[in-house]
Amino acid sequence: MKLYYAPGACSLASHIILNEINVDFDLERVNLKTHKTEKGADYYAINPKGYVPALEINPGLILTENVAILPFLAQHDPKQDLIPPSGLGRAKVLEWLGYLNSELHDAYAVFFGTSLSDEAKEKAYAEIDRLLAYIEKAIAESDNDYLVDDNFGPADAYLFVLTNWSNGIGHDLAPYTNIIALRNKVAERQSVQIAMRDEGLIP
Ligand SMILES: N[C@@H](CCC(=O)N[C@@H](CS)C(=O)NCC(=O)O)C(=O)O
Repeated sequence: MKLYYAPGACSLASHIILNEINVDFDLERVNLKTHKTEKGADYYAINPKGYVPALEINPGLILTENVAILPFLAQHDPKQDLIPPSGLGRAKVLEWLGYLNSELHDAYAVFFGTSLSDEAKEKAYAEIDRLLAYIEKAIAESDNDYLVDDNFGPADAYLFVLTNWSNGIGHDLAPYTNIIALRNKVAERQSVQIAMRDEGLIP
């Protein structure tokens, strides 16, 4: 398998899950401004949508969209801990991925590729805060160690990556103590440390 990624982008969640499962994989960095890969390929020819992540499963067979790639990768976990194979547990993972992808990811994405007025920034921070408040409360009211049950999974990886962006956009994550505690747990995982190092995000 090969992951097309950009350092620190949402593709980092797929990179983390790839490190969690027992498969060989390659990485190819994409320049999201030029839409060229590090090998000089035209990224639109690989993924006509132009964005990352894209997962090449076999030569010429490409899967896109976080909500498709993350469960697909997670189900390769030999221990079946990353995502329940079926039933309500699996639906709960998809429920989180849907919320993170269509709500929180979009709220952060407002900041990318454009410069916002102070008024627009405040509005965008307020939307991120509204969405994070839901997650904060859900964690506070749950006895689980992670977003779904007591096992780390793709929703935790995705939340970790999205909330990494707060720093870069000047958003204050400090009030979200439960989210921060979850982030700290996720950050300690070897899969996360290796992915961040391989993407040049940490030394
Ligand atoms: N719906 C897509 C969105 C992916 C996405 O927004 N990727 C961003 C990086 S986090 C990107 O590549 N942006 C550059 C672009 O859209 O040209 C998914 O969930 O996979």
